[in-house]
Order: sequence, then C-alpha cells, then structure tokens
Amino acid sequence: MQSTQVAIIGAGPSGLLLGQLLSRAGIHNVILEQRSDEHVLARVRAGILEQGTVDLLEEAGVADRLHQEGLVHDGIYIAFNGERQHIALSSLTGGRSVTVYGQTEITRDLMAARAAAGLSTHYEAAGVALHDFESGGKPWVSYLRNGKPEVLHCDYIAGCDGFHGVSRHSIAPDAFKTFERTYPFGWLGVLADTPPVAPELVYAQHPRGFALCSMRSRTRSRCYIQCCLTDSLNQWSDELFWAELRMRLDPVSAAALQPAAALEKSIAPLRSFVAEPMRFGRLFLAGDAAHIVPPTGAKGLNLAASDVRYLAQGLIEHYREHSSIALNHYSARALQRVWRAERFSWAMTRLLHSFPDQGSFDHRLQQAELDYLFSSTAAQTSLAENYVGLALDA
Ligand code: FAS
Ligand code: PHB
Repeated sequence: MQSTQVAIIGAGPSGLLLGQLLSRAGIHNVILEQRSDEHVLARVRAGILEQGTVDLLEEAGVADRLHQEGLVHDGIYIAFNGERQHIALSSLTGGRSVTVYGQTEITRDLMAARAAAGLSTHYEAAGVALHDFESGGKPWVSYLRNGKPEVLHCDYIAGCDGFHGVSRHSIAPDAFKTFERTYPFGWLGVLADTPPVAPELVYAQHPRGFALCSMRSRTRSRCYIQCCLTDSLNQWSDELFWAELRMRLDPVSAAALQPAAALEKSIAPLRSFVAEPMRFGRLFLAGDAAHIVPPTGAKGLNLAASDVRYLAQGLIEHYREHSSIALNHYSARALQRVWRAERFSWAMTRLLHSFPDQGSFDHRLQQAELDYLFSSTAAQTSLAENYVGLALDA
C-alpha cells in the first residue's frame, strides 16, 4: 500500500513547483502525471515571469539557470496606428521588472530538481480517480501504472492537473460555481530561431488583428497572431504567418522581422474562467485546474505560481505548527489575486484585439483608450503595476 502526505495530480508548473516547495519543507508528496515527461516538456507555453514568481523559484532552489539565461525586461512596447510606444514598467513601478524565461525551461529545472532529490513522480499514470476527499476521513487516489491498478493513500490532494484535469471534474457540480467568458478568436503561435524584432516585447493592435512578438532568448523568438477559431495549422504556412505578422506590426518592428522556419506552431483558444471555491474538504485546486486567463496579460503561469505559494504556506503551517489557519484561508486568498489578474487579462485582451462584432463606436473607444494610455502616466502606471505583478499579499 502506497501512502504520502500530499498527493499532487499533474506535473505541470503548478504540480512540480508545489512538490518542490513541500519536499524542501520535509513534507512527503507524490506526483501523478497522465502524460510522459517528454510530452510535458514538449509543450510550449508561457514566457513572462513576474518578480514574485522569480522569487518563489529562488525559494524553491531552482532559479540558477533562470538567473543565467533569463532576460530581465524593464518595459514593453505597444504598437498601434503605425507606431511603437514604450511603457517603462520599471520606472513606473519603483524598479520592478519581468523576466523572460520559457515555461518549458521552468518545467525542465523543476523536473531535474525532483529527480535529483529522488522524489516520486509517476508519469503515464492512467485513469487517475480521487476518492473520499470530502468524507471527513483521509482521501485516496486510484490509478493505473503500466496497466496495473494502484492506490495512493494521502492526507491531502492538490489538483494541479490543468483545465481539462480530473480534479475539478471530481467535485459535485453543485459544490462550486464557475464564471466563464470565451473569446471569438484564438492565438496562432510560432517558435523560431530568429532574433527578436525589439529589445523587449511588442504587443500590436491592428485592424487585421492582434499580434505579439515575444522571445525566449536573444536568438529565439516566440510570436503570435490573433486567428479565427476555425483556423487550422495546415492553413498557415510559415511564409503566410510571417507575412501576416509583418502586416500587423509597426514599420520599425516589421523592418527588423527575419522570417525563419517554425520549430513549433500551435493554435490556442482564449478563455477567461474561474471556479469558486478552490478548496473542497481535503482537495485543493491550483493553477489552470481552477482558473484560466487569456494570455494577453502574461498571467497564466504567474497565477499558478501564486496559488502554489499560498497552498504551500498553508500545508507547511499545518504540518509544522499544527495550525490550519492558512489552509482555511487558501481559497479566499488565492481568488482575490485570481480575479485581479482576470480583470487585467480581460482588459488587455479587449484593448488589443479586433472583435468580429465590434462596431464603429467600439473601434473608436479602443483607439481612445490607447490614445489615453499614452497621454497619461497614471494610466501607464496602472498597466505597469498589473503587468509586473500585484503584491502577493495586497
Ligand atoms: P498545466 O495544464 O500546465 O499542467 C497540468 C498537468 O496535469 C499536465 O501536465 C497534464 O498532463 C496533467 N493532467 C491533466 N489531467 C490529468 C489527469 N487526469 N491525471 C494526471 N495528470 C493530469 N500562460 C501565459 O502566461 N502565457 C502564455 O503565452 C500562455 N500560453 C498558453 C498556451 C496554451 C495552449 C495553454 C493551454 C496555456 C497557456 N498559458 C499561457 C497558460 C499556461 O502557461 C498555464 O497557466 C500553465 O501551464 C498552468 O500550469 P498548471 O496549472 O501546472 O497546468
Ligand atoms: C510568451 O512569450 O509566450 C508570451 C509573452 C507574453 C504574453 C503571452 C505569451 O502576454
């Protein structure tokens, strides 16, 4: 019979980071992941880390490569009406910045740390099912490993298994409320070995649609264009992608664009989603299992990190001090930050995308909002403090 203190479902950033923080605090945990480690590493997703996330990765002892290879950015550009304007994030927020370091690399660093510590991660765990997490007794998890039924007994379950995971879907529907907004477009993303078009990220608002030029290093770019939800990858050759991106950029950025073969190409739908509460007896939801934001505000991964910070603090306090105050406060504390990030991500998405049902009045509003943004230090400060990340215990 297997047992642990905390069973973690999912080996994405949430699950791996929680496992690392708990292990460093001497709390035994086992991670069950449905896919292989190669599959998890092959996912190309987020790229921007708030200072709070960098601090947490340092606390977890996995920030060495991040400090060597991560790019610290003090600002972003927003391009519209044929010009590119800079928002000086750091000077507007008392010196705070963001760090460019791919989610894939964070996952790699966390996997390496977990393996080095000899901690248990069961990859390709099929048919994970959660049991008795609200019975008042101890929960347990069943799953198949190499086709053989296994049972893992535990004190607590952390549902870190993403939007489509089993954890949230194991909860009685009447036990929680969901809040959702879907968007009438997606993001087509390309990873390519080509130099970034600018020293910092360029977010572009254009009548043809949104575009974003991000990066993973000084020689590798991650670029996105808003696309139709019905688009498929085979409609988008590399050439077509780069030509469309160039049309949406300001002239300075467009001139710097050097098309290159796509190393990865994917289409992601955009969604705003929150499940409340984030705790059900001895089951806690963290990261995308509980909430989703459109990537326009670069908040998804950072929200997962702040959930994990709060949950780890609660579990460590519980085991060390036999106090459940922080655990009992986890859901309310996490949700306050989640909703602030939902608001910012929605606002950035509304500001920068072309909505198919947008009338002429909406279009003028969008232009007026951008015009106001670049005429007001207060407006830029508001965007800046949200982008670099609001205080963790506001
Ligand atoms: P994840 O979804 O990353 O990880 C969940 C893990 O649980 C996965 O490994 C999954 O295989 C596993 N799992 C699922 N069901 C399971 C089951 N039944 N049993 C066991 N394991 C199970 N955020 C940004 O900030 N910027 C971006 O540009 C950005 N782009 C994104 C693009 C896409 C296509 C997606 C889906 C998300 C993107 N995000 C982005 C958000 C993303 O970075 C998430 O916020 C981040 O991955 C959250 O991490 P986790 O909560 O660990 O969830
Ligand atoms: C990325 O680099 O993948 C990225 C950066 C900023 C965003 C979204 C994605 O807002």
